[in-house]
Amino acid sequence: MNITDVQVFVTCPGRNYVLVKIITDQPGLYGWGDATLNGRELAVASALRDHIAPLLIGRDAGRIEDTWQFLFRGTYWRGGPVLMTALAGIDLALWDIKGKQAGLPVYALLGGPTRAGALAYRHCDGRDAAEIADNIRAAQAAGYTVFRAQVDVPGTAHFADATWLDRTTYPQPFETTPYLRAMPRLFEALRRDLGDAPEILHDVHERLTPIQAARLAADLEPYRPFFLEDPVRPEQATSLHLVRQHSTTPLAMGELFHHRWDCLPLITQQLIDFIRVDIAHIGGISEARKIAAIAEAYHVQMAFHGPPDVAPITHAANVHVDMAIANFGVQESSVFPPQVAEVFTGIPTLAEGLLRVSAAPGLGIEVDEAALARYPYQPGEYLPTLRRADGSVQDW
Ligand code: GCO
Ligand code: MG
Repeated sequence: MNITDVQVFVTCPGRNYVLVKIITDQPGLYGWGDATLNGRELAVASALRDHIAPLLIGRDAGRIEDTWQFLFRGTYWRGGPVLMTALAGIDLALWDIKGKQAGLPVYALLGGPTRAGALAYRHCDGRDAAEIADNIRAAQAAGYTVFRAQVDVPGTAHFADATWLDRTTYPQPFETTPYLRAMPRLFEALRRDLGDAPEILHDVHERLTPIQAARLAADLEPYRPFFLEDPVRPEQATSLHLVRQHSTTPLAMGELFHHRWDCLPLITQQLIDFIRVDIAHIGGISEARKIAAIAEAYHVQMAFHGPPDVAPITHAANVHVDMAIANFGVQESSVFPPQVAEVFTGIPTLAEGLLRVSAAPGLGIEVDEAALARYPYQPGEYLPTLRRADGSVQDW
């Protein structure tokens, strides 16, 4: 079963996605992968089209691990967001092919289901605590039990993730002092309003220094957050030692990591409780299951990144892995733009707070190429920049 073609599509059904289709010499046997890197889509598309696809023609599509090792180690240049996203696109498409060839869903190939579905969390951002509480109540009515709370910080501007889509707010101002005061107040208000039942987490988005992160983790502790996400920058991740010394607030990190070696110190030193790697940015399912196995040995749970800026193929891959591992923690869920449903079928479904994939062979996602062609790539979908009041750059 040899690879005859590797096709790359860049499409924008509301969000830009880079999709990979690997075609084999077996009639009708092909696989779909996702290689989307938000704001750097064309760099990945070029890496795939110009450099990686030509290496794959004629190779055995069944040799997933060998192809992974060949592209990661055998071609010398490895790591980084562009190459690891490109590798993920290939890896996902090969697992899709493997499942279709076997007539089995990928979770069955990975060892079979360990649970009924993947516990999902929902973004419930808002301008203030009252709006977030209303959003959480609405999500509870839809069956969710875990929620992410982001709030605008008075005196600085928008912190709630959704507001970044409003381009008029570029660049956004941010100051840590009002933020550090606002977050415990938010959690206090949410607990007062909603009680103990909802599991609530917060994404710091790498904005704090270690001592600030320690302060916040300690201040939030009485309100029992589900986890505090990305409290510090990924470049200084072992500074989480400092945060650990000051609180028992569970910590999560990993969406900016690219492979198991980025994760290793945090897992083996038990500096985090959840690892949040993005399957589309770490070279795919092959790497994800290795990270999960390492994490399992250290009581770290998996919480794969699941934002709307990666395609539904990655969301399906998330759930297939979630379904098959022992140390699954929680799965970030996203609401896609409505046009996405025209292009993709088989997107994971949500009921009673659990994400599920079907038992269809492979990853279970089909892509409508005619629909995809109606939504050409939209340039300039960049992330915003944060600046301090004095004009200096702040991590977004
Ligand atoms: C999350 C993330 C995202 C990222 C985005 C960057 O936890 O979902 O932090 O919102 O900002 O994926 O492209
Ligand atoms: Mg995040």
